[in-house]
Amino acid sequence: MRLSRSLIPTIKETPSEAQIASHRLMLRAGLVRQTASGIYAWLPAGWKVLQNIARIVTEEQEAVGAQAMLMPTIQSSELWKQSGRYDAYGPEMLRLQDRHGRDLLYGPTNEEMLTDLVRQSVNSYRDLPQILFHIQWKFRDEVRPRFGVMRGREFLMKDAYSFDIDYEGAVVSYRKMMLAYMRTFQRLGVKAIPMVADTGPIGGDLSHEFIILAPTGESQVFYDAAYEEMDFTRKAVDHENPDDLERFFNEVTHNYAATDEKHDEAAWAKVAQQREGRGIEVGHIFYFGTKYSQPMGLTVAGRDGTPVVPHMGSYGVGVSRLVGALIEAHHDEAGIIWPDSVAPFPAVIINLKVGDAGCDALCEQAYAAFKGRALYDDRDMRAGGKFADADLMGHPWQIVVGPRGAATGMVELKRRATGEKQELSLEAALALIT
Ligand code: 5CA
Repeated sequence: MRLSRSLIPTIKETPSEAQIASHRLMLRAGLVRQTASGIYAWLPAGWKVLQNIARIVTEEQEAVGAQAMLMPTIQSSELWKQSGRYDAYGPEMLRLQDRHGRDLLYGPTNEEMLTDLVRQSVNSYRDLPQILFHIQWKFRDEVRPRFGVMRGREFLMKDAYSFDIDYEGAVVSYRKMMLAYMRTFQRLGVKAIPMVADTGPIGGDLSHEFIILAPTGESQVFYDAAYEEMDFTRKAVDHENPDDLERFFNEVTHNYAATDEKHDEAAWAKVAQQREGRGIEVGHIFYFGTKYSQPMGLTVAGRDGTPVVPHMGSYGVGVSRLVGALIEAHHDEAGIIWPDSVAPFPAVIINLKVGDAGCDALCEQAYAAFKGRALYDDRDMRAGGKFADADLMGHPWQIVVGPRGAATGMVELKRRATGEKQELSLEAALALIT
């Protein structure tokens, strides 16, 4: 993308409405703009980040056998009346009516809809287990939308749903999701701690929240310092092997970690290295048994032919919230420091003298090498402003092209995360980046 022709409206001043670093930086770096309270437009660079996160989430869901699909945002009220949640959900649900006076709603989550779809198509225990997911916009009419995309009213969520013939099967599905989540957050460049959690209005009795530690987080958390050292690198876990899954699950959950709702003082007293802090909930997984399948009449024929009510779980990731949470975890006074895996552009090419034949040619050569995926700062303006914008936007690499180096094909390569700079040929720089 050529910056001179892009809609990436960076701002020098600190926006007064933003209370936390990620919100300020998302506005300043031109990633999003608010269009109504708690509702955001994703501008080109922000949309790239959101898509990168969604891609990693999708890959790790599929790696444990979950199937990608897409359900609508607008739902009929009928199914919610069947589950009993239409009235129970309260004012957080955005209710609408169509021209025929039929009650509709903008989905805050999709348990009912998927239970209905499975009810229509799955008839036998042989068709289970099933795990399905989609990444779709949700609407919750939050009382206090705040911190930008962190607590929005419209937000992007990955929600997965599992259907198993019995409790034992549901536990295996739950553990598959635990595995997928730990791998997902690792690839996103953050440490998310799984914490025993309250199930809230969703219900059920087995639940974990995934919390990224940050001083601005909304949840109070208690955890064992062992989590800070724990390395969740891609372990060889066969997701088809229940013993493997159990071992992995026990390994990542055996240290004490809880939010204030589930804080157990007796268990806490036994933790040797106690840590208290604040954190951002970026994911939440639930097992809730037959809470929806039972009232909605979902049954399948069991092994002996008698009807069985499947056990379900649901598994959420706050995809749009993660953009803010990643920035809370990775920034400095100058701006965002994107992890390579989610950066909107792998590198920015900074042309220090637009119009100089040597600079222009070397920049074009660099830009062509990225096949349009890098950002080319071809704006005719002072170098200082370009450097400031590059640091603010947080590109992992900066390729700086000035007239002196250009004459001999040399560039300055800066790594945003460390500030480290080196002079090298364009070829050597490209080899380092890719
Ligand atoms: N049906 C279940 C799981 S699929 C569910 O809705 N879970 S949830 O309510 O915990 O939401 C899942 C994730 O969405 C949360 O962990 C959080 O990261 C994100 N989320 C929830 N509310 C908001 C919001 N208002 N703004 C941004 N992200 C949100």
